Amino acid sequence: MPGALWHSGRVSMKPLLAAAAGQTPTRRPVWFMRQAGRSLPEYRALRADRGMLESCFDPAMVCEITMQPVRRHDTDGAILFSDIVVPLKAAGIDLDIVAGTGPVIVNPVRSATDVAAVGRLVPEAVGAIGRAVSLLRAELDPTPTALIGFAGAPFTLASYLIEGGPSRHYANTKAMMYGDPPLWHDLMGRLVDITVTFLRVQLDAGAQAVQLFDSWAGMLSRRDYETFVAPHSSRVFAEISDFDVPRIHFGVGTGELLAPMARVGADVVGVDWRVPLDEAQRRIGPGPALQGNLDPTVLFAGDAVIAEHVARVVADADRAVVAGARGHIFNLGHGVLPDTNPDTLTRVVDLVHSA
Ligand code: 1CP
Repeated sequence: MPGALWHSGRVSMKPLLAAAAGQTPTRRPVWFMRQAGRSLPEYRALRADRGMLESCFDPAMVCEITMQPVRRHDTDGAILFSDIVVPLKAAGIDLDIVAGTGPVIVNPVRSATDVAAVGRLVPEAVGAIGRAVSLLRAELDPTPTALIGFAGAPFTLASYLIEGGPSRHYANTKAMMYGDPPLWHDLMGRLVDITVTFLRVQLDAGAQAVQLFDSWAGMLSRRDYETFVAPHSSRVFAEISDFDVPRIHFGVGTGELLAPMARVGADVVGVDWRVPLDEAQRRIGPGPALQGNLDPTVLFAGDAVIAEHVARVVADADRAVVAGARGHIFNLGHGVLPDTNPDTLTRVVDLVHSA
């Protein structure tokens, strides 16, 4: 059975799982946030006449779109094609994902009545996502690539629900957080429940790692993060800890939050491009593996510059590992920008694998 080589037993662990567990990977693992969709012509062709949310609830589509970047670039991680608002939709919240904008919530959550209306997620409502995970495991088991499930963290989900869509200042979100802490914690508790259910469906179906995206947590001071967010993200990680899979925690602009984001229970901390990985390790202390952190805009600067920056990230990561990080998973500091040339991503994978 060809798959046996890549099971997490004695023989050879998938490189991403080995790096997360502090073992020596057979090659340095690399994947890219937002590698599925976005820059790939084969994705645009598949999605030409299908809505984003409709696609997310179609297991065969999810499987195919998830596999596209893996086939093209030979990445060590396959990030499940979905979106952070999928579990909110499945929990009955009226929303859409609008091309060129992102998630749009029909009735933004602002009052106690609005919060009380945020219901629970029943696992059956995301059964299609579980079925997609099973299909993907069957495709990926014979390969070195690990399947990564994900969810939005409660703070980032709350920011979309309260603002009604993408935001620059998060003024309404922070107004609820500072102005009515009991209401804030009520909403966050409900979002934890939804997130845990969504992640457990993916884990039950075979997700081999999970990433919690707290993309916008970097808008908060460390004190506010610890008071208003960390207890809830801790509960997410605690309530999936019975699964023996690496838990990755990522945010943008979170240089000041790296230690508390590690402390909520992360096995791997995702770092954006602002803090070099050896410095990130000093801020976090010994323990978690690190993921990151090439600036996504470097991919537009030409081959020589890209090679130089990849080598620098690798050197920073190696120093971090010597100083106590469990391992390194190469990634960008945030998602692939939509205009990125896919061939550039393939070259980065080759560079990382040969570094
Ligand atoms: O490869 C992959 O990662 C694809 C799967 C994926 C993931 C992990 C998608 C598909 N979305 C996400 C997560 C996601 N969605 C995050 C966390 C990651 C990050 O920080 O980038 C966030 C914040 C969202 C919200 C969202 N959904 C946005 C950002 C809007 C904003 O506030 O700036 C957007 C544009 C979307 C829509 C979306 N999600 C995914 C795709 C392919 C798209 C484009 C929709 C389309 O093609 O119509």
